[in-house]
Amino acid sequence: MAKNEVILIIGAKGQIGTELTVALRNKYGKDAVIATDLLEPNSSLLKDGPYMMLNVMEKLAIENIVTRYKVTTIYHLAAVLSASGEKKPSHAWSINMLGLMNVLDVAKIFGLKVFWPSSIAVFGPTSPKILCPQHTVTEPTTVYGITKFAGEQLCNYYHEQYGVDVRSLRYPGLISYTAKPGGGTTDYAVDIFHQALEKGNYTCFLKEETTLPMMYMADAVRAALELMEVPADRVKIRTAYNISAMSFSPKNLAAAINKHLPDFIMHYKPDERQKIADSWPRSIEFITATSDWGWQPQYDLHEMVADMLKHISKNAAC
Ligand code: AKB
Repeated sequence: MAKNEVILIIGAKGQIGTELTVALRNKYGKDAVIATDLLEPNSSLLKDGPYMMLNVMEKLAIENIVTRYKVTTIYHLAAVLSASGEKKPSHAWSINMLGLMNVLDVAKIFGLKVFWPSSIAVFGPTSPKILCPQHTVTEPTTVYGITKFAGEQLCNYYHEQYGVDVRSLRYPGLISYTAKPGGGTTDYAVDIFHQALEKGNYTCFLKEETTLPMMYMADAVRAALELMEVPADRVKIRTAYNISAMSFSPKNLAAAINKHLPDFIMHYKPDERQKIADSWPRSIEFITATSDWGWQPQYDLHEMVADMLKHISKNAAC
């Protein structure tokens, strides 16, 4: 990153934004990172540097911040996730598509670099289930997946037509202890830790054998930073890169938690999110990300579980 770069984060209070903001401030200095979200800054993490309220639907407001602070890079993280999107499809379409279009338009006008997260939700029931490749059938069946698929094409279009340096990753389910996700199908893999420590049991909304690709947030943040640091000519994929770290089912996760908390009990009560989970691949192949910019995950299931339990217990004790 050049010396005078200034980063704008949109959606800084979300699951990815909370940790990415801290990581970017640690790396580039707190004054070089402007955190924004729709919400008030009630978290101490976000008070440690410039923070302002911003709605991604207001293009002029984005332009104003970009001009005023001489922003050079945008991390656009605001999105409606899969389960919430099924409840309000037109809202999900507006936020996910028009928000991205606003960011890409501003990037085009001001010559900015952009990071935008895509998702394994671009895949659907007709995609390969095991080691789903980078280039394959993408026929998503959720509105969230449709917006991520269309968003990837839009990113590629802005790169090809206008030279926008936009980079993206197809994130699997993300697991973190700082901020909880909201409205996703993989959220069980975060909630389970809080309930296991608070109550000793958890009722999972997916069936016990439902295997999905997952990643610990430390790896997810590092992936974004690494992709954004790579010279532009090494970024061959301008839709979004497949990445992953591990795959597990609720049953596998409960067994890994039981190694630390032997009395923990898991119950199962599948709901409408089961159908979404069943439409996604069970595992993801990420060889293109590895060969283009060196992606390698660090956390497996057992390392992730140990770290999650350590941090959530510590936070609860504070
Ligand atoms: C969701 O469950 O909607 C997200 C995702 C896989 O993109 N975590």
